[in-house]
Amino acid sequence: MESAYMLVFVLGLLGVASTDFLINDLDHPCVRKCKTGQKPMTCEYDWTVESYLSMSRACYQCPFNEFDCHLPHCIPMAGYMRPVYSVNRRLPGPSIQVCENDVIVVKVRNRMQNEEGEGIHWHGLHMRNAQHMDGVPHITQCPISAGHDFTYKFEANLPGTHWWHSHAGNHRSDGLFGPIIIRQSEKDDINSDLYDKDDPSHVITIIEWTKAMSSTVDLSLFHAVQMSPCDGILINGKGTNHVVTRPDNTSASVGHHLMYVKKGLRYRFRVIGAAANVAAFIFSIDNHRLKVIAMDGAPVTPFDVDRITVFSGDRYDIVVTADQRPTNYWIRVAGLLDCFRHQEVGILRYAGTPKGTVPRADRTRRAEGSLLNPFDGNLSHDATFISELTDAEEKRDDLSHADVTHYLELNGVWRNGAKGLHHPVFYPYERASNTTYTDTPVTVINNISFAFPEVPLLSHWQDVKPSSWCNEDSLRKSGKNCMYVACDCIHRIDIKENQVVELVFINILDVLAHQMHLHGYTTEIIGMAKMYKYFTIEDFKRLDAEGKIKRNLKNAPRKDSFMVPQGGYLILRFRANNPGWWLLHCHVDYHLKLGMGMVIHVEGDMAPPPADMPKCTNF
Ligand SMILES: *[C@@H]1O[C@H](CO)[C@@H](O)[C@H](O)[C@H]1NC(C)=O
Ligand SMILES: *[C@@H]1O[C@H](CO)[C@@H](O)[C@H](O)[C@H]1NC(C)=O
Ligand SMILES: *[C@@H]1O[C@H](CO)[C@@H](O)[C@H](O)[C@H]1NC(C)=O
Ligand SMILES: *[C@@H]1O[C@H](CO)[C@@H](O)[C@H](O)[C@H]1NC(C)=O
Ligand SMILES: [Cu+2]
Repeated sequence: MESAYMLVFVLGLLGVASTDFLINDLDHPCVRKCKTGQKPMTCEYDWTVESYLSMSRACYQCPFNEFDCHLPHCIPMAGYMRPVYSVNRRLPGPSIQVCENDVIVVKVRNRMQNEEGEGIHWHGLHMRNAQHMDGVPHITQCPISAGHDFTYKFEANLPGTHWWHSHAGNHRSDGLFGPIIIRQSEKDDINSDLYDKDDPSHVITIIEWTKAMSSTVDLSLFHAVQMSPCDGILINGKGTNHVVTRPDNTSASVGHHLMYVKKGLRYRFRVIGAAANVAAFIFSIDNHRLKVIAMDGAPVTPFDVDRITVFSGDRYDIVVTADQRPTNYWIRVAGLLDCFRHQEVGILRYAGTPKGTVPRADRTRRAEGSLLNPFDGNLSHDATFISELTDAEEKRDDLSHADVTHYLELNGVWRNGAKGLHHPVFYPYERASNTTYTDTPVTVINNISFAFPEVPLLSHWQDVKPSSWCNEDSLRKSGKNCMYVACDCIHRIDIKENQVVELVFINILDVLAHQMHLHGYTTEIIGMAKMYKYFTIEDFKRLDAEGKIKRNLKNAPRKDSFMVPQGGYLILRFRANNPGWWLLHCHVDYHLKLGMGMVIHVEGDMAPPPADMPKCTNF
């Protein structure tokens, strides 16, 4: 068969409606208009997690026949064949879109080829009274072992744009992620008068892609010279920068991601930053301004800007007014950091514009104009930190006095023996770093590199050997000096229930970008700044004592994922009213692997585990 039109036609005739053939998630019964007082629904999803392949035979003549790129089980990515991890053979994975107070039930069948364990995290949701559903292997659950199933069940009680992703190994980087959108009724949505349409198809995920699998790229970085960490960018799974050539020398690329609008209407777009590693993206739409109305699900007083830097874990809800001449406009996603060479584009197409046309503007040009969340922290060119935005909701809680402050220094350090990077005898840093091999620092918080425990802390913390735990105090008492030896342990801080906690992140180096994510909470961002130098906790404390650190205690914006300015600081506050064992970590996948994580243990009553909780094999 030349193409697969025929197949789809035949399936249609047979009336096949099994979820195996459910091409469009937006046909799920839970995707509906949300009304005040409507009965919540139970929204069920059946997911198979698999090792799979982009440009598989399911893609038929893709990209030469654009239609084929949209066939079931076809993951085009950028038209490049490589192994991927996927849910239901799609990338990004299924889009969960529900109304506030619905119950989300996801059956995860782990069918990984190489026996990998799995865990799915619901990024942005707090798992209040459902701590076991947070999906972090060895923190909140045993991994779902290959061949086994586990059903996650939780309430959609936090409206906004969120996402789900694997929290096992590098699975997220290789394709295991997708959106979770929780809508409210018009009446409950504080910013609903700012837009006319909140179309389920107007969700945009952005991730970088690499020719090699993420674990291969990581191993090259850990043990030799890093292979290309970014070969392009995908907008909703589509990258157009790779040219596929056939033996007869005809060539084609995967088509642009398209978003449709009608002139005169105001649209709510939901942008999700899914970057795997050291990448960030500047999002913009030619000729259109972006009105930011929410960040990580939390509404803000509307803020107009031309461009937004989107890091891993960030979600921005924006309103775009279709008030331009009805034609095509580039949606630009400009790469930063490891992706600085790449820019991907999608198309914003007004109704009435002919199919197959593209915008006239130069697609390689980088957008200019005002910028929210500058990655370099440089505010001199019309850039604004997210900490300058204002929460749109009434103050719910008074966080003006912190009961406890923790200073967390983010750093990359050179410690022989740590994380297996540099063997202390065979190839220590001193010997291996001046050869053709560069070295790779261990990423640490307060000089500690996080070791994942053998058993999940939430249910089995009492089984952890006392000597495996650590924090600054315990290390000081034990006399271990992490400045010389690798401190590789379960970094944990204990917080009393309902205390107001202040976290001060210090990004000591002016060269490493970190995007921190705290599970279980949405916190207030009460301050951030770049200091343009090697900046230490002592420097921060001194400036603070001199009254030179500004804290915004009035309507500070809220988020759950945060870029910490390089050579600078970020201050968060939250009330610890959600007991649990919550991972706090860098969202750069390999920074977490190399140790940039810790556990915030908030004391208090936890929900009982469900009966079918996965078990770890060795107990
Ligand atoms: C395709 O291009 C290559 C290099 O330009 C050339 O050597 C080859 O003969 C071409 N093949 C065909 C079928 O035209
Ligand atoms: C900040 O950006 C401006 C404008 O691009 C530039 O002139 C200046 O050197 C930058 N400052 C630093 C410290 O990088
Ligand atoms: C590399 O380091 C070793 C040990 O410090 C030193 O002896 C050697 O001269 C260095 N080689 C180069 C090329 O700098
Ligand atoms: C971490 O170690 C460095 C030396 O490598 C030291 O300067 C710094 O003070 C230590 N940081 C903390 C928080 O102990
Ligand atoms: Cu990091």
